[in-house]
Amino acid sequence: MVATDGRPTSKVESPAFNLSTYLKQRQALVEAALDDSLPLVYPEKIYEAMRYSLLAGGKRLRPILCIATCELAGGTVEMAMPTACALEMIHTMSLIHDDLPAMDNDDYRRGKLTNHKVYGEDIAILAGDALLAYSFEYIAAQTKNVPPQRVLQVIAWLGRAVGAAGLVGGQVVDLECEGKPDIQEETLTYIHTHKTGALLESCVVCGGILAGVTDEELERLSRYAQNIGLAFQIIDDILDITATQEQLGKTAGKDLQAQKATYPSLWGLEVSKIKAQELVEEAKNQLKPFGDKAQSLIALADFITSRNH
Ligand code: GRG
Repeated sequence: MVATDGRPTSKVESPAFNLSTYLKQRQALVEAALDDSLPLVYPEKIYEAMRYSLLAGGKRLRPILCIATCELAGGTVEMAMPTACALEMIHTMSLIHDDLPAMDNDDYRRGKLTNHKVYGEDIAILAGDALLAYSFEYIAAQTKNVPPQRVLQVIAWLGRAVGAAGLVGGQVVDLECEGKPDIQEETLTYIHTHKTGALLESCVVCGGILAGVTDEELERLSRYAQNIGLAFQIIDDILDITATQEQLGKTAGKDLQAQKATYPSLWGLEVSKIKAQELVEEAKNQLKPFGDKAQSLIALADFITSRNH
């Protein structure tokens, strides 16, 4: 059952696997690792701006997906943590740039003033750039006990996922479509599979690569992630309509205001919820061969459709 209003669903808490305990424990590990990853050094202004957004909270879904996949495939938290932090750095930089006046022009993010509102546009742009560069340095320099070939594969995958073939491409088409609420479903899907899906897929794929999964396993993990990525975006579109600014930590109703096409505007709210649920079921089907080891990824897929922020 889909409950975008925050009501608990029976699927989220199973007796065998307690997702809220798992999330709390993993979020604490990730918070500590992120804090350690970026010391405040000279020139303090830029490090302060980077830390302001990196440590501003958030669900930490991307690092948790990376770690969970690595563990599912026989790897450890330690093997995945530098990549997990790098994924959050990339996510954070994309939020900083997305919030700029030249893009979405938002004043609030994660319940706090946006980076440019606190540090100015010049520093916000540079903080995003610096986080992006540092994310790659961090993977290369900090990953331990993983064969170098796998680390290279992770870096190559991520480079492609954030550039014009991924996040940047999705954002460009999104900008082009502003004020055009009648765009085709195909274009909307392109935007979301690139702007949101590419990074979520990278979290799962990179976790798998670090642990040394087979090509066939990587294919399955990738399809799981593509499905949850699209479901995540559909729920994001629904929440933009149904949730409050307090719940979202950012301005609500932005899509309607910017005359953006969304899944609810194409299909209506009810059909959008059903489609998100179908995508999550398909994602979970992909994990069947992993058996019980996939518990965390299954629970995370359910979390995506039950979240209210
Ligand atoms: C990557 C080089 C490079 C540039 C960035 C601005 C841009 C290009 C892309 C936009 C990407 C973007 C902002 C996509 C939206 C993703 C999304 C749904 C964010 C919300 O994610 P949550 O709900 O947020 O996981 P928290 O705060 O919980 O982390």
